Amino acid sequence: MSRPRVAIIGAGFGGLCMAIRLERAGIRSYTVFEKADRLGGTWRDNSYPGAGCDIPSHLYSYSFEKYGSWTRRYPEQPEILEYLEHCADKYDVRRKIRFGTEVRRAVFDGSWWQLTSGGRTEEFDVVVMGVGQLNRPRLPDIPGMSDFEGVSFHSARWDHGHDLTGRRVAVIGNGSSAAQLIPRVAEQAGHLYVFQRTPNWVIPKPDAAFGPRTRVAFRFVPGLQRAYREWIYRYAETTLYPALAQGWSTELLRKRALRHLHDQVPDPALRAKLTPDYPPGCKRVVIDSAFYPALTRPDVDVVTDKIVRVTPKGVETTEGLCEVDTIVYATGFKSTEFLAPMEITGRDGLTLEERWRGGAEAYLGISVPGFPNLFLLYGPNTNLGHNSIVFMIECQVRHIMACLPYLSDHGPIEVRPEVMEAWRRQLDASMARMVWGGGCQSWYKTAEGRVTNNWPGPTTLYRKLTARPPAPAYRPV
Ligand code: N01
Repeated sequence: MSRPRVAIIGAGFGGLCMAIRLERAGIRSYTVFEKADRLGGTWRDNSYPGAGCDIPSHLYSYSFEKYGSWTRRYPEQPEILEYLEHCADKYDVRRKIRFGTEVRRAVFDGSWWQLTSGGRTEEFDVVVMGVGQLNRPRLPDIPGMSDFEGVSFHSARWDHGHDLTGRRVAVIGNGSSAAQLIPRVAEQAGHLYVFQRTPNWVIPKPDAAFGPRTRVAFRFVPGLQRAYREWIYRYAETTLYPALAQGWSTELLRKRALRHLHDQVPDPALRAKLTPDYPPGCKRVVIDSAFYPALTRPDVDVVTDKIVRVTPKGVETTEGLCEVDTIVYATGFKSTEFLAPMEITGRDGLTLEERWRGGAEAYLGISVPGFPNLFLLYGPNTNLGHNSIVFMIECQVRHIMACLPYLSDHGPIEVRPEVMEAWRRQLDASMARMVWGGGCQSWYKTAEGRVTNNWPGPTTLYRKLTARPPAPAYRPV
């Protein structure tokens, strides 16, 4: 095949990056399938008040698309969405996106992939999954939730038609999403109850708007954006990564977080409630400077009593009922169910769901034995707790681009089972020294305790590994 027909599923950071790379390589035989009516993925879905990114703007963007329009050090959700729209237009990939088209099934029939979407089945040589890890909201399993007489919704499905002014609001959860939305909700609500099951480690987010001079400099000084980006990247890699690898800086991270807590929360009783008892990084560290001050407001209560049920009037804990008008479930995502609910059948009729019964896994987080010419972006074990996921996506796209000539010459290719085995052993060995491999529960792990989401090495190593040529790890089938 001279020009492989490529299906890209999802028009978020991953899918768009793949489309742009193909477009720039002159490979126009691709289609992007997007189930929603707008691009942006997670940055379209998460529009709660205060939504933004805790990775700096210049790092949370494609290396090939410098952007002179960032207004702040840390981008807010509307700006990120604007950036993605800008990229889709500048690189002319929007015309290739089929909006409102959800892919439900993909079957490898021995030569190519049969993709079913919108009642139609089409053939493609290559399928690239760009659906992300956090695209399916997870509602908790609390008795009585459907009996609630007020308004309730998940943080990733914000009800913008519902005015919170003066209302009694419950936020269940206190992860990164909750930490961002709580300060904004507290400003509006009459009273806010924050239901915290487990405290999180929180470090400051040194956010600020760029002044006019800085913005002009970023726009016009040659090489400035690149140098700044490189500096933040190195900083994250050399200070935050060693903390997660349980190196000397774990203790520094703990001290920094405790100092932040001490500086922002004067009340010792509240501080005690907010102090975690597990190592920092075991769950995703929250990076925010407005979260703690919001919790100290007189009209905000941090409730740590166990939730028993939701009643028609509010949230009942072991200590009594908190009557509320609105419940926000900031309870995270079905993070370990990669690619669900799509049904993907590879060679020999095996589905990915069956293949991944013990937990999702893929060579480099990209390829799965038995599933030829299927590539994943932001797949298993490629999430980071310390640096930009866009960096990882670019490594993955580069790797897939290198596979295309190989599969064009040899027909469908797949990763060798023994390479997958070695990869698993390498991951297990590295995972053992990472802080999230320890006791705490997090969205990085399956219920059985297998870490399926995080990359356990430095990103520099990931870049090196994904830069290797596809042979000999892959073989024609
Ligand atoms: O979700 P989470 P999130 N009863 O899974 C609690 C990324 N992100 O949406 O810890 C009571 O982290 C749960 O409690 P516990 C980032 O990678 C990035 O906040 O399980 N509570 C926890 O507090 C992040 O890590 C940005 O005890 C219940 C919360 O709900 C990821 O998205 C911004 C419960 C869920 O926290 C997910 O963050 C925002 C129950 N039954 C998000 N069930 C950036 O800035 C769950 N909880 C890049």
